[in-house]
Amino acid sequence: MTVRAPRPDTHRVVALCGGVGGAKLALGLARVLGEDLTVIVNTGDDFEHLGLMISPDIDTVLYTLSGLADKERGWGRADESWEFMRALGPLGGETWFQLGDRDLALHVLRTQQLRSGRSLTDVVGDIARRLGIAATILPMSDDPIRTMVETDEGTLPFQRYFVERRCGPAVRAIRFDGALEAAMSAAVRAALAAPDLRAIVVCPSNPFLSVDPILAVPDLRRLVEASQAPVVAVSPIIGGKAVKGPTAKIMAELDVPTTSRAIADHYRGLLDALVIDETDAAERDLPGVSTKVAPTLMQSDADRERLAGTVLAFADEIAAIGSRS
Ligand code: FO1
Repeated sequence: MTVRAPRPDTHRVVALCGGVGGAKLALGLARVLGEDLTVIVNTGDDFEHLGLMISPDIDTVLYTLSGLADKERGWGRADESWEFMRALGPLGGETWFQLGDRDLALHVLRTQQLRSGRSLTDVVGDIARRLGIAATILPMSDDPIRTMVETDEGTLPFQRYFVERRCGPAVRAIRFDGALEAAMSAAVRAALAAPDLRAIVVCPSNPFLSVDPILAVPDLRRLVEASQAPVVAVSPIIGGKAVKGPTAKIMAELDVPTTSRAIADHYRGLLDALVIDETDAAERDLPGVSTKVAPTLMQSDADRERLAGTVLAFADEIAAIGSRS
């Protein structure tokens, strides 16, 4: 148990976030915190497709925080039309990755701006402002980092594994090409080193596919580890299952039990605290980490805000005394 120095006047919060699951908590935090929130987003899923630069997790966060997201599908825009895809197929274009007509505007604009020499951080910042988002949304790095999934059928780039193969092949290992050489942007450094930082929140994204790539940026991980602010994660496991997506399947294939204890073990050395679902209350005694039992399923915006409030109150509770080990 380490005693922290008192930290008055802390109000800024950083959230580490992947796509769909994480973006739900990011939305709750954004509704509570407004411009006091910075979301650092995974870009390991990014890829070039049909000549366009696609950043799926950034786009999910942009669309979710601006109210444009398709809530059912989890990715892309609501009220989408698919004329471009319908025209692309018969011409022999690749149709395994669906780009909606409205969504295309974002990819075309980003690609044009990146090719003109702007950084992803600048481009995303501009788009977020234009979409009326008060929070700051930052890519984890402006350098390319690519999640590669080593499977029983060979190594697959992330989107080929996730979308084209629908997570079918068994995962043997996951690597983040380019991460060791990647620089942390000035904006990410400023957010994590801010003297008024109240908390770092690890969203309930897939730890292996969505949060690990963020933490694979060496300087970024060091700043989280060294932060004076409490680091609080929300477990993506509810009742021994992942809410959505392939988290449970991947954990099984990597020989990791689908438990909140395994999530705490995975983040060991990084976390002060873990919020676990009420159905997993039996796991509340975890070594080296404080736990809070709360409902973590987010079905409505009220759920998202409530969980955000719980996480922030918990972070404030442990701000005076910490238990990172
Ligand atoms: N996910 C799918 O399952 N199928 C798609 O065709 C698809 C297209 C797509 C287009 C733009 C975008 O920003 C995201 C898209 N996603 C699609 C979601 C995305 O690839 C994954 O959910 C994330 O990479 C995992 O976090």
